[in-house]
Amino acid sequence: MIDLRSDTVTKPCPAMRLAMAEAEVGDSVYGDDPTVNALEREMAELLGKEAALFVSTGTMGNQMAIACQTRPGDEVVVGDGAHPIWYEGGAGAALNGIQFAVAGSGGFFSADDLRAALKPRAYYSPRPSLVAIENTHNRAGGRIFPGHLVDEIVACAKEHRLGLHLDGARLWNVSAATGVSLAKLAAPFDTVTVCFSKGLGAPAGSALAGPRELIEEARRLRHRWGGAMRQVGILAAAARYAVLNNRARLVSDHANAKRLAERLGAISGVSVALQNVETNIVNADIDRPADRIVAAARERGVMMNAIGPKRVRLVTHLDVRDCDIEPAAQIFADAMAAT
Ligand code: TLP
Repeated sequence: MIDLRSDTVTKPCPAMRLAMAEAEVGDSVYGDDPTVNALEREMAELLGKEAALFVSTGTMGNQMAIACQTRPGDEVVVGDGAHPIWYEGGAGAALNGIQFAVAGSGGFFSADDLRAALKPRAYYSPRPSLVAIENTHNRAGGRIFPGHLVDEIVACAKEHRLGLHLDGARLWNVSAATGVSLAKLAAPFDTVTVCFSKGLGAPAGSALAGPRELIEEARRLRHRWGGAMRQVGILAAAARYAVLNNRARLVSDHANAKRLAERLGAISGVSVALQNVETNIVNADIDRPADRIVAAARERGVMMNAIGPKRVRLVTHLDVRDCDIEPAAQIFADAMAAT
């Protein structure tokens, strides 16, 4: 089976498992787990922030960032298709009591889009308090948020005294594709979330980084939300292994995604915007129901996800070999021919 559903489907390699088995651990709730403490120090440093916190998931990191920078009834401005709107179980409303406003369309937005999304400062409007961008943007097909737009959004957010959060679940991919450091990419933002369980191949875990005081508040929330785990250095060891060993190879996932996109784009009834394939995600639009192609491809040995009525998503990752791309594309073509 060639599993292209997500870069979350990877399994820890033997060397990662060894690092996990040998991890020095302690009760992390007492602050006693040396491996967790080392990971948090390293992540703060790598992301250029005062402090970082090891959390269970990207969802938890995003929601903590929201909780720490908003009050119930506030509005959080995000791009079209943002992860917290689509895939976080309604946590923005259920846990944080906020509502989302969408700026722009297609995932990216400009300062003008942000201004258009901001409600007037009046007693009858929700108070806008936070702007969040996603880099890479998942539903936009792993696209890199253009730097000039980040700059103008940041200037506009500061003018309106709004907090800034970066959902950097796949910031590793941005850094690998552009050569820009993680710290530089995260610098304009108050808080940033990164995930070890996406392209880097760790079994679980994310980090939330930001100002020390805010991260200490997030630590309280992590406890409140039942996410304070004990000898969790076993997982932190996998994350440390992943950050150290699996970042440089991301460029080969990007090359594989490009090759896959080119092959898919050549199939009749399939259209792929090749210029949008910038990292490890390929969105393909097809001229028939996506669910049918997903099922037909699965029967033939390729797994992928439908992300719209006629759109499928395929993601390359470290458990997809270079030699899997050609057969995967052939199976896609066969599935199209059969449905
Ligand atoms: N994305 C997953 C699914 O939830 C859709 C995937 O397969 O791509 N931010 C972004 C941009 C993400 O893509 C994801 C996961 C998250 C946050 C949440 O991470 P987890 O799954 O750790 O809660």
